[in-house]
Amino acid sequence: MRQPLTRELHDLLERGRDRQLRLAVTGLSRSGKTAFLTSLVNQLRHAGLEARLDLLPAARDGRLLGARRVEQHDLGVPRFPFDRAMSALDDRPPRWPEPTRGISELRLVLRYRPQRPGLMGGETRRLTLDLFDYPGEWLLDLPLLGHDYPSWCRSQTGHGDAREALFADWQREVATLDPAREVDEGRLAEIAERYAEGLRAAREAGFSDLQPGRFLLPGELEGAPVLQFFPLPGIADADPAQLAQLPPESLYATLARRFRHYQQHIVRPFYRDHFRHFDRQIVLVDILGALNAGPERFEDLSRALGRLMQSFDYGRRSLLSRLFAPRIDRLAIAATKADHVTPEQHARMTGLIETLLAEPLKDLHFANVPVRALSLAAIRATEAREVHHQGQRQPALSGTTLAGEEALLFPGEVPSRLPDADFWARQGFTFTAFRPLPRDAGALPHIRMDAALDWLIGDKLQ
Ligand SMILES: Nc1nc2c(ncn2[C@@H]2O[C@H](COP(=O)(O)OP(=O)(O)OP(=O)(O)O)[C@@H](O)[C@H]2O)c(=O)[nH]1
Ligand SMILES: [Mg+2]
Repeated sequence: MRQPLTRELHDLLERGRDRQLRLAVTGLSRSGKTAFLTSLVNQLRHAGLEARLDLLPAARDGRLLGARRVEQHDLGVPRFPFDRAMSALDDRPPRWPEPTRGISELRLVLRYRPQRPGLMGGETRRLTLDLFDYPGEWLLDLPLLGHDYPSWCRSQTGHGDAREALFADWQREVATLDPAREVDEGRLAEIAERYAEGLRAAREAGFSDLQPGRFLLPGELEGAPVLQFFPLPGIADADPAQLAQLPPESLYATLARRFRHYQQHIVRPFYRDHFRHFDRQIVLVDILGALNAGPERFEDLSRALGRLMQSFDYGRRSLLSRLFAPRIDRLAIAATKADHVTPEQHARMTGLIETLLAEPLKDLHFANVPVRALSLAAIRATEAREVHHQGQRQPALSGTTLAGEEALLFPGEVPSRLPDADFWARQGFTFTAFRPLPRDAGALPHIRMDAALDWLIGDKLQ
């Protein structure tokens, strides 16, 4: 058996030879990460066989010979449940894979023939691709790392009225607290639970900008004091120096201590272990879901994404940093679930995601990180059709709804810029959730997974 050190050294050397890539699939909860990863593995395993990957030249030219799952880098982390996801999709009727409840990893080895083979010909090469999956809820804890407790409290105010209303119970109770008084542990736990209830209700109602993420999916931390804190809205105007003087047993000092503990012991290790060492990234955004949910949710998603993108450190990698602390050198932003709209709307989806991420895109441009925006469907659930209406041809979609009904519909137009009051007034868009299409054998039907793969790994398969 290989020793851990040797494995690490091997990884470093592979990385140095550019034969290894770690790809971060980033996206808020329900944005389509697990579907993307499942489809990615499925497509690469069927490359050169049934997979339709015309936009990935190595596959189109028959040079990509396929992919195998091998033992992953960190043996202490569960393996990405690819087989479970595939059996859900292969069920009759097909089901979507379950929401993710913990972290998992996957290592794929791709075999390909280089474009210019060596003198001997017949040469094949390998590219190792490291992937990982996690609950989207945890991702919004990354921006939380940039705060101290008072600034975090300030950042958690000023959400719209509809969202605030979901926190009414918590707000009533927190308003009665005096930050300087000695803490009452039992009461603190109760109020923290009210806060967690507010977050859960906000998630249910379609909001995205929800911190702390572990309150939504605590896992093994359920009931631990580190998850018993909340922001104190009342301290927004207080003098930080005075707050810092409050005794350690005061409510303020206790909450601030728990916040720091959460940062140091929960968020930082997750970030350090899984996000620091990646070379490439794809940011997935369920823009259609947000459009369907209305202006306040759309605005909330935009704020959450802005905060998230700020917390990634984008920059060019040097040789040294490549060996020891690789940094991202290429990024894709993708509007997911493109099969929810008719094909002529896809370019608008791309336009919309570019507008939504305009600010972070400027930073990336400045940092000289190449970015590509696209729209895709990792696992297609509809077929594009045409219907004849009043003598005209109209685009339409056919699919099977989650309730099992056959549907033929035109979901509406996607705005290519940020939606204005007019769009919301018309309620221009209806989102129907469909069952995944059954696959006969082999590869999952998709839209532009090959374009995404080409951008993310194509240059390594030359
Ligand atoms: N039509 C369609 N629906 C999709 C597609 N990808 C994801 N979905 C839908 O979106 C839901 C969420 O997708 P997931 O891949 O589980 O999302 P996730 O980002 O892994 O979510 P968490 O694990 O909760 O963070 C799925 O259950 C599907 O209903 C797609 O390509 N097409
Ligand atoms: Mg998932």
